[in-house]
Amino acid sequence: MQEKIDRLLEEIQFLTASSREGVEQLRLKYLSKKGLVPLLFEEFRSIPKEQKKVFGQQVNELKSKINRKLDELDASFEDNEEAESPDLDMTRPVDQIQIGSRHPLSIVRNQILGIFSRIGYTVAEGPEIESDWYNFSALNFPAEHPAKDMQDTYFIEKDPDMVLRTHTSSVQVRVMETTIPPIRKVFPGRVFRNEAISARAHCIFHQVEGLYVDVNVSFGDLKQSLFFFAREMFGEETKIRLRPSFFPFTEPSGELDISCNICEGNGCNICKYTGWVEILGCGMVDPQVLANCKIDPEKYTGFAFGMGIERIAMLKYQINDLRLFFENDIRFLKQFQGTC
Ligand code: 2NM
Repeated sequence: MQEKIDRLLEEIQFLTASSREGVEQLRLKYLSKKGLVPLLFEEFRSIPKEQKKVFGQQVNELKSKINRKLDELDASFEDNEEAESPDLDMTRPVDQIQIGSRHPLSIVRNQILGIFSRIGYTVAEGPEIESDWYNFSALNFPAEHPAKDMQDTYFIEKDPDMVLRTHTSSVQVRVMETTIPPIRKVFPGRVFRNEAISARAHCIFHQVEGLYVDVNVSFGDLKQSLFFFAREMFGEETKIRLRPSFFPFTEPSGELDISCNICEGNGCNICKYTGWVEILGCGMVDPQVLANCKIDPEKYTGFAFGMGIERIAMLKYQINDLRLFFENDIRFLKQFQGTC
């Protein structure tokens, strides 16, 4: 009898069934009226009295172990009920996976950097939190310049000498301080200005600036380089004009316009009915700025330029509201899928 009990204990550890009916078969085999366990109880009647207690306990335990095992098997089918359900088609294709796309500002930034890399420019980046020196003073901003006003610049409260950079020119100062010319670099990055948010302005925007310093760099070099950029960016047919302007860090300074690519010069609200739109500012680096950055202005000259990526992207893709770049509305972003 002991042998039979041991064998059954061993056997039930490895019971499996492939369905609920299978479990029911096992229940019949072990526990039905003529099953293996009642058979043991039958045998139990004929064993000597003094052994009854030990065997009785063992057979009862065996019975409850079998019950537990069969309940467990039953429960495993409950979990899978859905998978077994005949109206669920496991061979159906899954829903289309949504693939992300590059942000339009990244696309345009990469295009700009790509164009300049073909004429020898490499990329440099720097900190977004800057001291007054790197953001203003080294660049010839007088102490009382309106751009340094609280209205325009975000100051760091704990240290009023520190600001969120208002342009990436601060990185150019850092590069000039530490590099012996020739320098030919572009400077992409986020910049911050304390402005009311509208269709045309945002308190955070993105720039690419550029700098070329060497012996004999002339205004002619500036003009040819930036005309090349404008044509690469907006197409061979684009008309270009350069007109005088003013910046504290360049002399002379200029602004580059292209013929409005929305109305083709006929007049629309993007070009304010002038037929021209501004795409960048530029100029010859002021000798004082070179000196501030430990570059000898008697030996070297240079030109610099700066553009807003949002503005270039708006013209390129005919987007009329700058806020769209910051909202990350999937319906807006989706339209740029596959453009780079
Ligand atoms: C602009 C327009 C014109 C500029 C100048 C310099 C530096 F550091 F060389 F003086 N950095 N960036 C510059 C010149 C930027 O952005 C509209």
